[in-house]
Amino acid sequence: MAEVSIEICGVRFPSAAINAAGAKDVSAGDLEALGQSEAGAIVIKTTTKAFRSGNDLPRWHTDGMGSINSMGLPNLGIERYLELVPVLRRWNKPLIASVSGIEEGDNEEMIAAYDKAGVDMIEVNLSCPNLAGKGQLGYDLDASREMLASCRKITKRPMGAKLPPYFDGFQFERMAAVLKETGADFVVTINSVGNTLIIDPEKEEKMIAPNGGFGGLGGSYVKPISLANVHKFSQLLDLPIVGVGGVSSGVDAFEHLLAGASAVGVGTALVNEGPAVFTRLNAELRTVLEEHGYDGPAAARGKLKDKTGTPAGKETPATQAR
Ligand code: RRO
Repeated sequence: MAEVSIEICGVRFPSAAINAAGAKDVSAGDLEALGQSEAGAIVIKTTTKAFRSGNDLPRWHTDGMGSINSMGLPNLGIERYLELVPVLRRWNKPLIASVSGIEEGDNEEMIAAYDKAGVDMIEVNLSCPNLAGKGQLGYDLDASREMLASCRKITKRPMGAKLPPYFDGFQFERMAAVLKETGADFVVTINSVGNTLIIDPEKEEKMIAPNGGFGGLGGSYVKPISLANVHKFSQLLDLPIVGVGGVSSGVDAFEHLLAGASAVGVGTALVNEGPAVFTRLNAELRTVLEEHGYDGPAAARGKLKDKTGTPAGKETPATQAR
């Protein structure tokens, strides 16, 4: 029987499938439910210093292809999450903090506090697409470099960056250089694809209320984008990658592993199905790994093969039409 456990940054995960920060991980009840579930870790909602109730509702919409959100960083605030850390420890799975400070110095302060509280890994979220008046840090390379270098000084625990999707070769290369320079230990890619719009044609209106209807796209809509980001960063960096985007089946998780991910983050599918999604995903991942002759996620990592091409002009009847 193939296993689904993994080790990244010296931390053992009972499953390669974990929750993506932001998906059903805000309240103490959400976090307990993740502990109780077959999720490979408990990732705490991206945290700010103060409690935030987030954007106006409706701020989440899901359809057969995925989801759009403009949550606006609702979270309990660092003090409450620090209280929960020792309580959540009893689930014996990694605890991962995620931070996105509002003011200068907030991230450093929160990282110091989470470090002291004893979380296993820390994600610096450089890519929330839904904060009015704030761009995504991950699209500003100098600001990202400065932020990651400053955070690096605060903790020796495994620290990584949650990245926005990139679409251009130079962006991948430059961000990879920033991650190398600043000593990141892992990469989480992708955050939702920001500033997208879903329309309800019957009502002739936008699906979500905040930010003029614009929000971050997730789910199956974005899987090819997330696979490309995982694959590109795996070619450029020798770091573990948590692949996020479009994981709603064991086969989706397998594709992320082939592309170079060590673990996968589940967002839309977790919100739609609840934490029981991990039971299904683990069973499906075991099956697909076995079918392909791999004994676990690590064995499948990066095994993606290039497609053999035929020089143009020497087409076979089957390829001629394209
Ligand atoms: O809370 C949000 O609006 C949010 C965040 Br912090 C994030 O990183 N990604 C996202 O899609 N939504």
